Amino acid sequence: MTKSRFINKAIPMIVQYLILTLFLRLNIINSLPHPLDPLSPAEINNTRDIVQGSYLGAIPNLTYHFVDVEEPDKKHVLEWLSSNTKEKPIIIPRQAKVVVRAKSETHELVVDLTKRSIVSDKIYTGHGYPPFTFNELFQATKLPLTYPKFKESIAKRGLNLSEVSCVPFTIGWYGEKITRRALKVSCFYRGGSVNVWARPIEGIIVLVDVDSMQITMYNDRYIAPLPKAEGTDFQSSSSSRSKTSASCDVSDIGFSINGNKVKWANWVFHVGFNARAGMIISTASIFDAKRNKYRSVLYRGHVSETFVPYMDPTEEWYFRTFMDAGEFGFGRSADTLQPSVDCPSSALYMDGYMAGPNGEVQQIRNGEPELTLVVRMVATVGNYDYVLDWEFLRSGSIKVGVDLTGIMEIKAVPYTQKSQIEERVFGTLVAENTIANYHDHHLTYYIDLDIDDNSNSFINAKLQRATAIGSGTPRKSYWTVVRETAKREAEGRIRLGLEPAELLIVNPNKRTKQGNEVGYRLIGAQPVTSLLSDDDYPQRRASYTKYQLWVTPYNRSERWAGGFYADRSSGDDGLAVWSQRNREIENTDIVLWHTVGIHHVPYQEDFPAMPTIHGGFELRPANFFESSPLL
Ligand SMILES: *[C@@H]1O[C@H](CO)[C@@H](O)[C@H](O)[C@H]1NC(C)=O
Ligand SMILES: *[C@@H]1O[C@H](CO)[C@@H](O)[C@H](O)[C@H]1NC(C)=O
Ligand SMILES: [Cu+2]
Repeated sequence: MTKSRFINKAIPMIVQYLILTLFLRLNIINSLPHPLDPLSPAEINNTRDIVQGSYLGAIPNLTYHFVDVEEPDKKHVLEWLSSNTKEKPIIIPRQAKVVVRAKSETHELVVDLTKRSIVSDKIYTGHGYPPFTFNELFQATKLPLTYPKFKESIAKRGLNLSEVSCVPFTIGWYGEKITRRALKVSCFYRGGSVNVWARPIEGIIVLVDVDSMQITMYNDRYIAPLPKAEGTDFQSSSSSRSKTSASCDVSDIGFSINGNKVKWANWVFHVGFNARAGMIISTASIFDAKRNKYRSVLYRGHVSETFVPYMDPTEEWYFRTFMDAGEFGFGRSADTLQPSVDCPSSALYMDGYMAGPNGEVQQIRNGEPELTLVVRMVATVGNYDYVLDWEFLRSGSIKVGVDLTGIMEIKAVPYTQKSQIEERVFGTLVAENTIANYHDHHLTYYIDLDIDDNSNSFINAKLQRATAIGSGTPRKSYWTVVRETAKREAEGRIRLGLEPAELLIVNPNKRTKQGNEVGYRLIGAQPVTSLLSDDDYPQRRASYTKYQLWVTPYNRSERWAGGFYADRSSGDDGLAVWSQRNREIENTDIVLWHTVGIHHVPYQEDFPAMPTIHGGFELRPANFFESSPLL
């Protein structure tokens, strides 16, 4: 019951995560650390000790906003992977990337854990800020409760202060030249319901300046009736979906975990984790029986950014345009930023289970071909649960899925009946006094495919009608495939669904016996693009949501579609900006960025808790194997 954990803490906006349900507890063999392994608890503590031992340690109120393994050079990782000896000759230094704030400045540090020193220390002066610390979010939500004007507002509404919980919201950017780190705090009435989101205390907005931790603006504009508590309780669906048993004999299915490396059927891959992306799949290769070797498919895949804008332009709602991965973190637990207390890697459970196509556990029957392995993470971001799946199929496909469940963010209104509504509302009346506002979810994935090696091209293979008239046939038309290789980034920006096309990532230097270029195919998500105007401020920050697919050349520092400093960003960094350079993307190391989008129009059945909405895409072999790998 993720929601009740929230309520106990009364800080719903903090991301919590759990990696669901183990069906197979496996022997975890100690092994050489993989260069993409997340920082271990000891490494996180060491990182902190090194920073505290530097000049920064002397600065009061030093806060940690980001701690992750520093992205190693891909070239070195690939060399490391291809060196076969047990004692790897290549040593990749273990380094941590750390973002701290000191004296209102953002420091970007690289900490070398072997040398035990800070090897790089830069002050970031661009737009945007790192994520808030747990403590900052916690303090901001407590401020209204002791603020005299807020207490008046609560009394005026006839409510008990002890039943009020507040939630911090990031505030976006609206063209300001100079920004400060700030949150807007909105409050809810817990009384009578376990669903903290059900009873918003509407009409009040509190602006908190985070660096000084003070309320700098307060507005109580209007009073709306508190929605009723009855009928707002719910059962968390994410906890029930995993209730299933499977007693599989591990040896039968050849599943093993070695450190963070997972081996299953014909697949081998690495599962990592960071606070921002959550689960990260790396260096996935598939065994090709005909060639008797592992062949690389995916160097790295993870959620890069999310964009969840609400479609209500009024004072209390217009700023709700969240970029959750960058602003809060998809994999961030409450303790992440307290390295000495706990760390995300200590909570990473390398648990696997067998699942059928619908994500439910399935009994194994004589090696049926549809047997799959799912690596799953649940990110609870505010009121939503995102169930993120990476499913590996023996056929060579990788299916990436996202199930959305949870509670919608709702707005209190005076109406109990649709017929009473005279002004414009921005959603659906789902219950008495309760509007569920229209909004979007855009999840953008970073997908660095390396088909056989890292010299790849992107091909838009269009299905085009050809005319048959005049060639001695009674037919007038047929369709054929016209392959267009994208040469530069401009040709790698694609709006899906406008014309029939096969989207291929090929290795132009490798062919099957029949002479076809080896490749994989992207079977895209339901095409959804943002409907906001290009000049709207939230859209400028998430401008990459105007295309569902982008192809860029690999660059170690380009991983976060909305820019690394997402909080209050102005859109001057990120995927759309990088792509403007129009670099060459042919026969080189390329990265795909694909957005799974949902325009969410709420219905009454979505209240009080939403049934699951599913989105996702598939990466499927396309002339990669000589024939079906299942035989
Ligand atoms: C406030 O608390 C008092 C005492 O516990 C209770 O009688 C009253 O019903 C509460 N009011 C509301 C609006 O919840
Ligand atoms: C990599 O990306 C960063 C950020 O976009 C850019 O500053 C840098 O020049 C790029 N490096 C190369 C080699 O293109
Ligand atoms: Cu939604």
